[in-house]
Amino acid sequence: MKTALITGISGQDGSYLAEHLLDLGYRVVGMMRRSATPSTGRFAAIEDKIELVAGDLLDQSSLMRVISDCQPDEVYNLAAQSFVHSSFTEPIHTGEVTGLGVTRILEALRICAPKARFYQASSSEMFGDVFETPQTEATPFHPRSPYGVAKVYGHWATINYRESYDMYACSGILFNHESPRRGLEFVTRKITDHVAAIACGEKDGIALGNLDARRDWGFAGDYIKAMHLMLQQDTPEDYVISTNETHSVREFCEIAFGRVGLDYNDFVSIDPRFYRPAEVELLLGDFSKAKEKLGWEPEVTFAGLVEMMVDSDLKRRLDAGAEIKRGKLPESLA
Ligand code: NAP
Ligand code: F7E
Repeated sequence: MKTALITGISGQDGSYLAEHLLDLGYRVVGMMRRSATPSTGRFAAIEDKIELVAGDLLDQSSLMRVISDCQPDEVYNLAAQSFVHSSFTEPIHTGEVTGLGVTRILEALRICAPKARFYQASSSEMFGDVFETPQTEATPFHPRSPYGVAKVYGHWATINYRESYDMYACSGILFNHESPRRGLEFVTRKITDHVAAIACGEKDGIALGNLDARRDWGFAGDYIKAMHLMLQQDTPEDYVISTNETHSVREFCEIAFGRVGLDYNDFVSIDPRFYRPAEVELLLGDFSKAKEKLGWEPEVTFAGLVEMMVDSDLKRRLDAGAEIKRGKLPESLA
């Protein structure tokens, strides 16, 4: 039985990856930082099947202890301060966790488990003000946020450990991926949760920022499978994981509100507080390398993703006794 250590187990991707690895027969160890209110909700359904250990990307000694104790075959470094907007207000913290945290865990691996295979959660935010479209593994980086800058550092740290110490270390350059487990502050989940609340009469509208930003949005449940495949190859390499489609925030709103028979123009207002000091206007990833070498491709479509998220946010409310007060119930929930 192989052992996988997942940092960021309490996040969106950590929970999907843990489920996938359990299905594949892995022993799964999940690392969590101490919190006054432990965030175990996303993996509650599998909590008794995984081992939780305490550790923090800010604390080198905790990483060395965790890795020495569990002796992983594979390490998935998903932990990060991952919200781009907050990286502008907490740039130092973001650099410490999302950037330097990668070197801390690579050092712990080099010293305590050098044969373990390492996955780094790199990001399309590294492309930022894009040099070319679509973006591939060869596209130069031009990050536009402290988060993007930190991810570039972590990306190159991973390559540097691969080249310096012959470690099996690789990065997935993942484009935006979403799900019903997405944090409520990210634009997709913010929209779908508001759509459900508006339909149930709990809210009257939603304030957003830049509706014209375009993203390549996929489903998290598809993307975590690519992470695992990257660690099963003969040689460690970096891969773009995306859908090869780009859509605007406005299009996301259209489909999400349309799912409950409403027009987004009647409910969306613009609030400058949600604009960023520097914006990433367009992302579109070319996943050809992953398709050719990993046999990976996305399964959930853009419309399918939006509808899955709206339905989930609506169903949770209906199950708790709410009723549709505006628009209509999607047929799938009737
Ligand atoms: P997420 O939901 O924000 O989860 C982040 C995880 O990191 C949480 O479990 C969080 O724990 C943990 N964490 C934060 N600071 C930590 C620290 N100092 N020490 C240990 N753990 C810490 O992110 P996600 O969407 O699952 O994304 C997973 C990874 O992929 C992240 O590295 C993200 O930057 C990257 N990524 C995401 C996307 C995307 O579209 N989702 C795209 C490209 C790359 P708490 O619960 O304690 O906060
Ligand atoms: O913003 C615009 C916003 O916060 C998407 C993270 O997982 O993906 C994510 O980063 C777009 C931006 O995600 C609102 O300006 C408009 O252009 O959902 P987001 P993100 O910044 O793309 C990358 C790949 C990661 O790696 C990150 O970890 O939507 N937008 N109005 C808004 N965004 C938010 N959050 N809230 C709004 O009201």
